[in-house]
Amino acid sequence: MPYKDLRGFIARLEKEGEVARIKTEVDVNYEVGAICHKAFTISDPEKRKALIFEKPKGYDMPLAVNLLGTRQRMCLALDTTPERIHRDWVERSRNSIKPVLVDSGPCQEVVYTGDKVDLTRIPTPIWNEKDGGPYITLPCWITKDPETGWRNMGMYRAMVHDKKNLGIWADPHRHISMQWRKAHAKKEGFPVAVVIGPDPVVTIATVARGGYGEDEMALAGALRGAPVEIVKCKTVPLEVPATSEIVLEGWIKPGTLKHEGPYGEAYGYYGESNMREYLEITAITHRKNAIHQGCYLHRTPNEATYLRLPWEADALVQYRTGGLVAVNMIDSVSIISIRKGADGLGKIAALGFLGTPAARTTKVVIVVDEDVDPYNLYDVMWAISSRCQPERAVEILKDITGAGIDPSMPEESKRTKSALISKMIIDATKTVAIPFAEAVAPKKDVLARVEKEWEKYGIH
Ligand SMILES: Cc1cc2nc3c(=O)[nH]c(=O)nc-3n(C[C@H](O)[C@H](O)[C@H](O)COP(=O)(O)O)c2cc1C
Ligand SMILES: [Mn+2]
Repeated sequence: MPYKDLRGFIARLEKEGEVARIKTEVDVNYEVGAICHKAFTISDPEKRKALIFEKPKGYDMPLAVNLLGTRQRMCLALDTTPERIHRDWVERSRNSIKPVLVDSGPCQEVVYTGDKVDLTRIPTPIWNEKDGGPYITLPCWITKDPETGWRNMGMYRAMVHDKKNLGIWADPHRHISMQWRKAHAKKEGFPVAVVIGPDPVVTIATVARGGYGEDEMALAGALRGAPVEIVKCKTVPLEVPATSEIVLEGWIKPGTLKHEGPYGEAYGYYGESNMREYLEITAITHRKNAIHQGCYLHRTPNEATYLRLPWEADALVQYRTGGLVAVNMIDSVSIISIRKGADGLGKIAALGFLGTPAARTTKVVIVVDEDVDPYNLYDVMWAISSRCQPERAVEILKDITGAGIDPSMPEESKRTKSALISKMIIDATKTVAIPFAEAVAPKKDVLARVEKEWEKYGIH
């Protein structure tokens, strides 16, 4: 079992030299966002540090950002390596492990209810210039189906309207939206618990798109190899991970909306603001010395890009066409590598991949051979440059559902909220039947000798 709580994960990150602590006072309004922007604008995204702001001005709670903002740190959270991460995910997620209820947990060491409830005591940044307000950016929303009791966890950005009200924007097909529609159809309030800063595996499992009826908390248990311990909430009939840093409890009432947005979304653009549902908070509970956890979104790649790793693993599970080796999803562009046995299989693989629920938001799929590393973008450009002719390699597919937050979507699709876009396949694999040019390589035995005697050349 990798970690008991977020603190255990932060301690590990510190040991690995992955954390920068900002000890000077910082303003959560715009300054934190500007610092994140500057710190993350470097050419190698893997070198971006996790940032812990120790002194948000006017608060006695630190703020941690970008803890899961590299592939390497996602691997540390899941106790695996970049080479094994997908295989481990697929193997571990086969046997879900249900959470266990415990009597008490540190997430309720401090409890505020009634008049004491005040969301503005949490250091929540206004991240970018045009954001409509402060945003809690890594909230894990825990809810249950009003009819079946099935628990769902999902991540939906949360705007702090004021002391007691928290806005949500969730796509209509998100599980939480389906559940609250059922409650609201019966004119009933819908209870919600929003968890901030659980064990990082819980945060990652929250982003996974389990099927309708699947409990992402049981997936978290499977991924960490031990059940998540949960405690009963104080004012809603729900349970939350016992070691979470902060828990917000409340109700989404039928027929009540507030103005939400705009917000700098995951693709690095401000989305539309609109009248949307919100949570009326009935309790805030937290650990002693609680840590607030968030992410800063800007142009790709950002922490959300890496957090969507579960979708890559899901695509590997859902794909049934054969020969798929590895998947790299970068927002709406996916690069897949395949073991190609015959001509034509490049495009079949692309179609099989696009047909998986996990790749629903993929707009461009680039298919490469097994000898090309889909995570090395220069390698991918090499394949496109040298292995394909656009006339034969490119297919455009029209009127398919894409990502709702894609700002280039046709106006009609935006207006109708259908998210209909076009998609492109680039088959950058070599021909099989017609022998393809051979890639250069040194003489094998000489290379082996050079590698063995590397030190003597003095190249460091
Ligand atoms: C950082 C981050 C923020 C997200 N914000 C939203 C959001 O505001 N609204 C939304 O509908 N989906 C959002 N998503 C995508 C959902 O979290 C994701 O699809 C989730 O798995 C949905 O769970 P569900 O299938 O149980 O509804 C976000 C994802 C990430 C990684
Ligand atoms: Mn779900």
